[in-house]
Parts: sequence; C-alpha cells; structure tokens
Amino acid sequence: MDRGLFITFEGIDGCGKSTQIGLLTDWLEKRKADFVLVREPGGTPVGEKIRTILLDKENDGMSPVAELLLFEAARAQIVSERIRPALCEGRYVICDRFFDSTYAYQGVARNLGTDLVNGLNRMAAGGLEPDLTFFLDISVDESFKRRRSRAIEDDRIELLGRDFQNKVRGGYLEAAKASQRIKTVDASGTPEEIFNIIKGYITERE
Ligand code: T5A
Repeated sequence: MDRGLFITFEGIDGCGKSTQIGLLTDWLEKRKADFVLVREPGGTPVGEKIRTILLDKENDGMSPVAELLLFEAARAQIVSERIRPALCEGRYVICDRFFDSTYAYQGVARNLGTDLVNGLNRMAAGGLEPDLTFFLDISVDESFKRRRSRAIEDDRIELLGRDFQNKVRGGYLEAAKASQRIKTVDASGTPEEIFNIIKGYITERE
C-alpha cells in the first residue's frame, strides 16, 4: 500500500463509537502500529473552534445551511492539516466521524439534499475517501438508553430528538447499501463482540 489506512467510525449519537475507537487504539498500540486519532468536527485548532459553535445549544437558531457549511469548513481544515499528511507518511488514520455523517445528518435528516452534500463532501475532503468505514448500527431506543448512562449533557444536535435520530439512521442505512467501503456492524452486542467484528475487517483489508 502506498499510503496509510484511513478508517472512519459512524453511527447515530451514542452508538458506541468512542468505546470501539478506544479498543482499536489499544489494539494498534499493542501491535506497535503508527496511528493518528482525530475527530470530526474538530481535530485542529480551527476545527475545535468550529466544533464549539456547532455543538453549543445556545446556537439553536443556526440555519441548516450554515450548519452544513461549518461541518464542511472543519473538514477541509482537518483533511489538509492532519489526515492527508499522516496518510502520506504511511500512518493509519482513525477518524471519529467523517463525511458520511454529513450525508446522514445534513443530507438526509436535515433534508438538504444528498447530491448537494456529496458535492461539498468531495470538495472539503479534496477527493480523499476512507478505506474502511464502520457504521455502528443500533436502534434509537438503545442509543437513548446508552446516552442516559453517561454523565454529560446533550449537545445542540443530540437535543433534536428521536425522530431526527431515526432519519439519521435511515441515511446511514441508505449510504451503506450503496457502498462497499461502509461495513454495517450490529452494535447491540458487548463492546468485545463488536470489536472482534471490526478487527476482522481491518485484518482482511491490511
Ligand atoms: N455531526 C457530525 C453532524 O451533524 N454532521 C457532521 O458532518 C458531523 C461530522 C458530533 C455531533 O455532530 C453531528 C453528529 C453528532 O451529533 P460526537 O462527538 O461525534 O458529536 O457525538 P456522538 O456521536 O453523540 O458521540 P458520543 O461520544 O456522545 O457517543 P459515542 O462515541 O457513539 O458512544 P460512546 O462510546 O461514548 O458510548 C455511549 C455510552 O454507551 C456505552 C458507553 O459506555 C457510554 O456510556 N456503551 C455501551 N453500552 C452497552 N453496550 C455497548 N456495546 C456499549 N458501547 C458503548
């Protein structure tokens, strides 16, 4: 392979991405693999400022188009500043959310249109695509149960509620149907069961 492996994690809010990313980075560390871990929105000084604006529940009057463009702006920055350089150095890049989030949240759930979002995604990512994407699929009921078990307050997007999360899930299912890159993983099991499936896909791809 002439560049590192680019792996992204996706799913509705509270699906268990952070938990799986923690297991993956522990596994990569044990294998002494060289990796970079980033998140979207965020991952750069500019991107983290944009993240604060996007998730602040005081900003409940933000227009859906402004929201879309802010996610894309943060993405353009992280791709040029962190992701592309790391991949060119042959490192693994693990990214907590990437452009499939914009497809599902803004393109489908916000109803801004998937063609428009696909075009902006390509522009912001400069044509870069993940090698492997894990869509951690759980029901909205289960995600709400998991979110209640955390001791943190809901952010602006989490406050949009169950119907919104159901639409997001529909967007992911639609994206996964159309792409070989996206692996739908049943995320209702234990963290270890889920990680075994993920590890299998990565080993197969290396
Ligand atoms: N967004 C993002 C857009 O709208 N468009 C975009 O383009 C992008 C990039 C970002 C928000 O922005 C939106 C999507 C989001 O709303 P985020 O930081 O990614 O925010 O927010 P979340 O997806 O909500 O991430 P969280 O960190 O809150 O949740 P995780 O990482 O999915 O879940 P995790 O691992 O923290 O687990 C949640 C709880 O469940 C437990 C954990 O211990 C924890 O308590 N848990 C399990 N319990 C039982 N069984 C398992 N297998 C479990 N796995 C985890």
